[in-house]
Amino acid sequence: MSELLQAVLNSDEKNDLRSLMSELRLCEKRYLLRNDILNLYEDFCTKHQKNAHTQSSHLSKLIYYTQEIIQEDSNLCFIIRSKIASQEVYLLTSDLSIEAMTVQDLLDMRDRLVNRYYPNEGDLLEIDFGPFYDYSPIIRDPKNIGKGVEFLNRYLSSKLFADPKQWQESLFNFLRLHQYRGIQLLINGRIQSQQHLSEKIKAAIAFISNLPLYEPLETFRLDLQTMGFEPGWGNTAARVLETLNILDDLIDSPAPQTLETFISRIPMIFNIVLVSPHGWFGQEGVLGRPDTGGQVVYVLDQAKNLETQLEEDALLAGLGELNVQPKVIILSRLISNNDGTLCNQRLEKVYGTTNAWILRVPFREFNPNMTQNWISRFEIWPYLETYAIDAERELIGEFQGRPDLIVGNYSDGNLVAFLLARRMKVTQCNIAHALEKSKYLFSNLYWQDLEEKYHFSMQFTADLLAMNAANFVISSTYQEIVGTPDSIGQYESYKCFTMPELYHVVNGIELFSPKFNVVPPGVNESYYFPYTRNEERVETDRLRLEEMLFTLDDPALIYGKLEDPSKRPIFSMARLDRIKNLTGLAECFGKSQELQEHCNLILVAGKLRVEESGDNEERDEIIKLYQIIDEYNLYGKIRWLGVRLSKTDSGEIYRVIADHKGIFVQPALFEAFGLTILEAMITGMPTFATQFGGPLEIIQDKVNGFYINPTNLEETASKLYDFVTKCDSNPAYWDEISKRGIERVYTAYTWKIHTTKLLSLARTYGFWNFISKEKREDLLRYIEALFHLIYKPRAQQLLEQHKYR
Ligand code: UDP
Ligand code: LCN
Repeated sequence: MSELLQAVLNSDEKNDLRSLMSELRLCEKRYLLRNDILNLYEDFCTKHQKNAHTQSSHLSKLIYYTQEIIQEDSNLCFIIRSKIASQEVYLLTSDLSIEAMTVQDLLDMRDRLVNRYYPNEGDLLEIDFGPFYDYSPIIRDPKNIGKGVEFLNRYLSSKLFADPKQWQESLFNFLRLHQYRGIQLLINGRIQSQQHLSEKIKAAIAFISNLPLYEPLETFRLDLQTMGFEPGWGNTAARVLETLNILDDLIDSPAPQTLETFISRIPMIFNIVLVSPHGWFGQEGVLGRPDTGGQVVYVLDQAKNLETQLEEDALLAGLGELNVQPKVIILSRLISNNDGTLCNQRLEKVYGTTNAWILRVPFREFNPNMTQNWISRFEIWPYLETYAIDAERELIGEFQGRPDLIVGNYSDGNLVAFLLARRMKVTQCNIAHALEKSKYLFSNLYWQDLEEKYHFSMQFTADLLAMNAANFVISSTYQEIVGTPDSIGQYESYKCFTMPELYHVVNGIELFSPKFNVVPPGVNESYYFPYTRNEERVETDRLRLEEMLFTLDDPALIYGKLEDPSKRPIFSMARLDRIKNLTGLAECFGKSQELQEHCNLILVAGKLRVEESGDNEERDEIIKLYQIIDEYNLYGKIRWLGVRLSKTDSGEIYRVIADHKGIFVQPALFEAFGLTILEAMITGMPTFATQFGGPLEIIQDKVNGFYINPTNLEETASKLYDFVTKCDSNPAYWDEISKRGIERVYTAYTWKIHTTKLLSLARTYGFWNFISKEKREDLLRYIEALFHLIYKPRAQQLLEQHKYR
């Protein structure tokens, strides 16, 4: 029984609840989301002169934790989330009795609400992944969700303790496995058993202890070999000794930290695939196009940094003499009608790397009108299975074998990663970037109405399959997995939902599984660095961008002439998506005379004219921005740059704004992570970012940046104004926040941190797979069945439609 509901009913607040229920019944909406509930309750409290503060009463607390209320007849269904990652559902009848509802009851009720409930026609398919997680380790405390690998290391070391003999045997077998292009690594046939290994380790330790610390491996490699050890332990006597000592400790007294350190040193990853099929994927001229944003930036930077890290690891492991060449391939789509990009090129080297490539594989030509052109991410579902088959062949050719790790990006990339990993028997990692399900309100409940435009039935199915199939998932923030105390996470939204007339998901994902790990991205430090590092800045770029930002008169590219270019700039840069809400920022600026007196607003937003855009949302936003400028008479106070900046320019543009002691505002209605926030902060700009989504974890409010609520324009304007006036009277305050922002990025958001952690995860999950003999086959078979029975027929239908486009 819900403690919160019960507490209200047992107190004299029972009558308040009764009155609230009658107000709810007057409300037109049958389905109230948290914001509706809070607003309604606030009005209710004002009307009845009550305190709406969460802690003020049981009822306020209940309301605070209620995520949704559904009204049916005279009953109310309360969906209460009093703890992160768990929900309880209760039916409250008009006579105030309470009944717990099952997930099935809830999903049926939701179907009834949209008139899509047909009990006489038999049950709907129920998707339940719950039983497959019954035999795998599960995290208990929600605050440890997202720290999967730490949990797994603790779990594995306690297993090692519990049955040392069996586990040592597995460890021995694991160490025998590793090879690079047919060359044996770590141990050779001279070591034939676990017992033998223990003895040899001690002998090797004794031998190496007598060598000078910095003795290079080459000088004693043959001695090691005769003892049964091959390269892979280290590049110097000190490193080999350290690694062998760690293994020795691990065998005698396993501890989580020792296990992690040891596994992280095992040379088992040389070839990696990063899958990112949709959109334009390239190094020039692709950003800011539909479907091409931060994901491309992220994957390119990740590829470069993974290569560097793999090279460093291989050298440290002592594989220098073997001429090891790690390879990273970004697998994307080949688009023949390339529109000036290099997307029609099969292979493109990633700048600044020795062996990282973009490999583009075309979609099969079902209808050249479609498949030779860019296809929106919402439309590409029919092409992915055959794409995976073709890509497998190409990857094997490029790697001369299988890769060691496959990383998927976004729903489509993750599905392809699953198909490839399954066929090639390779570890699969998923990265969502953003999950569409929570981005669009009621996207599952009304999927049928939205299907023609968005095809969510395939996307959500693909998400379910890929996230369950993945060996591990990395997210950029904790809240991407399970949200915050008052909002549900993106993965959490897959836990239980209805797709009316298609299926019910009663348990879509185990949020407490150790597969989830928070590993945020970094920022490319060669483009984005503090504005104070003058020696690294190019003066001609600075001058050109300074002019472009403040004074250049070029109506083809820039709208607006500043009356007083010396005012403090408020700056933002994003695609003109509705959700990025640049128009909200313009409106906030428009509503505040005070801000306008002190500041100019400068926006970099890709396009200036409706005719230049092929995207409906973008066109709407362009029209809206002009309307706002006109309505609030922002002429002379705003500059709108309709340009797509190269990386070099975007780095420098932030710095030029910082030279002018400007501020960066990221006003998105929701932002999964927000790379521009890292970029602005590292260049030294005080940053104000949306409180909805990832920025909540990047920024520490009032310490190294500020949160804004972009739906509250007055409050946002006054936060900006307060800061600006404070800086006017005390310029050191700007410097202080600027410095702390820079520090924040360097300590928590670098690619070095990201790749070290990612590779350590890949090794640990690879080890875990091997050692635990985790029985995943039944889960994978279930996933395959869903793929064939639900996903494929729908994809086939869409393909038929595409044939006539
Ligand atoms: N960007 C750019 N030039 C532009 C607009 C954006 O280089 O004209 C880059 C920006 O610097 C950032 C990325 O595009 O690296 C946007 O990523 P973010 O995560 O902020 O948002 P997304 O577009 O992925 O939603
Ligand atoms: C997609 C988004 O929406 C952004 O919030 C992220 O920063 C970007 O991908 C990179 O992960």
